[in-house]
Amino acid sequence: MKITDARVVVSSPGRNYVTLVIETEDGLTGVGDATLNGRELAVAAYLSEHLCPMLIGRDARRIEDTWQYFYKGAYWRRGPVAMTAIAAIDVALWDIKGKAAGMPVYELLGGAARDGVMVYGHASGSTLEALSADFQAHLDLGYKAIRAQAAVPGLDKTYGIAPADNIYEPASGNVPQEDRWETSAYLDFAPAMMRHLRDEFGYGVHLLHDVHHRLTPIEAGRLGAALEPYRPFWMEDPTPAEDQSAFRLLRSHTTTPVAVGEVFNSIWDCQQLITERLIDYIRTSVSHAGGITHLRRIFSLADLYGVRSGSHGAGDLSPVSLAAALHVDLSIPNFGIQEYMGHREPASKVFRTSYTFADGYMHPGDAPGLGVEFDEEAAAAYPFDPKYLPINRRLDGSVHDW
Ligand code: GCO
Ligand code: MG
Repeated sequence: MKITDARVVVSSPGRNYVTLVIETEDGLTGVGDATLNGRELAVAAYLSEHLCPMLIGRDARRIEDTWQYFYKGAYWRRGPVAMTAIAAIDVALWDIKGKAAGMPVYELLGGAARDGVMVYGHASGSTLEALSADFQAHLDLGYKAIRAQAAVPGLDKTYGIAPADNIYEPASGNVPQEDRWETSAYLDFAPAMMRHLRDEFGYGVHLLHDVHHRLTPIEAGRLGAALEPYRPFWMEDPTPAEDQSAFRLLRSHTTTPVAVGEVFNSIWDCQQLITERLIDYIRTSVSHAGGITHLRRIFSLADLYGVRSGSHGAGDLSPVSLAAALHVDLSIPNFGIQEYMGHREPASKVFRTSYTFADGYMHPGDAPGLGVEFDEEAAAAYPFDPKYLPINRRLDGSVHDW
């Protein structure tokens, strides 16, 4: 089953997405997501200038061999650009394999290990009252798990606050917007926000919160301890996780579960956190951590240590990524939860999906392959629109983690 074409489509239906399309001599087409927020064209060039030409003539059935060929064959290993490119190829090849077999990808991964995939939605607000209204709206939609973020009083912009009528989108402008941050204001506010939600909605819903890499280990320990009475499902990305032994300090101060991994791109980034049991959920995504092949390897390692999956699923991961994640989630033994943020329109005009949401659970559907049809003609109507993630500065002007 020779690959006859591999091309990259950069489009912006609601936001920028980089989509890889692979075709085989038997007329099968597979799609992969190669979107890396704010660095889209770097992955597009990595693919179209270097990897796509090498794909022509390769056997589309040899997924593992192709993964190893591009990972080991580059000599230069890992990194978000290379791993996102390899992920897109890997996912497109799984899509083709499913279509060739006439089966949804999850069947090829061992079949369904559960009936549905519990997802968490995002509730946010620029006041606690607005947060409550959004939280209630998510409960009304059937969500069993909800992430909560609210604007921190005294700071003009806070991560994670969506406009009332649309999905959160942090990338904006052709130079990065600058936000202001003050840790002490946040540390006072976050426990009060969680208390507010538990007082109003009780303990019958899973409550999540994203710290977005902003604390030092000891600050994170303090926050985790302060959140314990509100029993969060997890505290996400409490500190910048390139410093992994720092999690030992955080762990010694709190039993609040910890989730990390959306910026990781290989099993090597996860190894210490998993094997030392420093986290409870590993949040690597299919598109940024080497595709279905590599993500399953990460989750298998995690399973040995009682760590569950909790894949990143923000709107900057395209519907192709979400579908691929759902196939993995449905089939692995140690699934934890899946992020589901949805996609800004007109994404559904370009990506026609067969996944479903009902009562807090998603299912990838039973179409052969991933179950996503990518409409290249429709995509052409939405040209690339350069946008960047914000930069964070402390009140004294110094750059902080965003
Ligand atoms: C999340 C993430 C995102 C990221 C975004 C960056 O938990 O969903 O933190 O909101 O900020 O994916 O591109
Ligand atoms: Mg996050």
